[in-house]
Amino acid sequence: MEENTPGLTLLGLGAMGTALAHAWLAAGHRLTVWNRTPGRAKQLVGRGARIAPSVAEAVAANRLVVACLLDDASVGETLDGADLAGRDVVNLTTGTPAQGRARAAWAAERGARFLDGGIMAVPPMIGVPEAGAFILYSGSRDLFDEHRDTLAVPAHPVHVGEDAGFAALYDVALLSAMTGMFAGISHAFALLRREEISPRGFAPMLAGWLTAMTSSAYSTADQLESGDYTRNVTSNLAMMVEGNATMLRTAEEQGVSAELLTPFMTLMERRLADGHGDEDTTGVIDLILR
Ligand code: FVH
Repeated sequence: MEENTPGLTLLGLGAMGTALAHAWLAAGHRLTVWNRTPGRAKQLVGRGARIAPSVAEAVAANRLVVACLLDDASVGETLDGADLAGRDVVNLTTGTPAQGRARAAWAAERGARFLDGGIMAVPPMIGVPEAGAFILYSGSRDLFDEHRDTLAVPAHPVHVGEDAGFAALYDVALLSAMTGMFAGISHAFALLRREEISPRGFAPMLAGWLTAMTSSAYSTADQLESGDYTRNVTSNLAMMVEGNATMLRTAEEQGVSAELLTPFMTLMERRLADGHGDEDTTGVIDLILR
């Protein structure tokens, strides 16, 4: 263990907490851990972790206190009785933007600096720089800068703003985009399912196609920022809505429900009916803003 590597406390040793613990221990950090079910901590003792018998002792052990628990309620339950004055609390528990902001105010009332975090990784990607994982942080920039080297150990740290709700907001935006992609992948495989077509054989083509299409994020961003939704349109909405009919008919021919596609297609049709056939799909964003 390196003498000048800062110590930290980690609360929560679930699948993700355990991966974080291994990464910090492997990097030579002095790590104090606490978990509600104490048995889960034992495997880390041989790796050099110190088990704190209570949350209060875990929090007292180090200035930097990281929580990676199930949800926001479990963070409140765990830390409610602890003395957080002078601590730097980093919450890597997934939550909503409002929960992040409320937790920041809650930490400030207790005399702690606070960062909310969103882990863009699954446990095997933690501590593996080439895996492409990153962790979003928002809240105290000073805390982030002071502990940056420690925070960089599990995955590349990205500070997205002083507003403590932003890490959760970016996290959920990215997860929402991923969910739409999963829906599309599911529908594509369903279309082929009853044919003599190998899913393994199709997968590289599907992945390549999706990768090629991701540049649409940049053109959507450009249209939103310019306010001109007709700018650099390559496939216009009128043409795409025509294509939707072919997609729906093919789904019917293949005996596949179109329920994963129709919500988005319905919005595209509404935007077209409003007279925006020369745009692409950016105008759908305006339709779903409440
Ligand atoms: N695992 C993943 O793939 C994702 C990737 C993206 C980010 N998430 C978020 O990370 C948080 C922790 O996730 P996890 O995978 O470690 O979750 P579990 O394995 O289910 O472990 C949960 C830990 O929380 C403890 N816990 C639950 N309720 C309470 C409570 N009321 N008081 C104190 N601790 C609590 C639980 O303790 P125990 O069951 O072992 O006693 C675990 O330590 C999460 O926000 C993900 O969304 C992971």
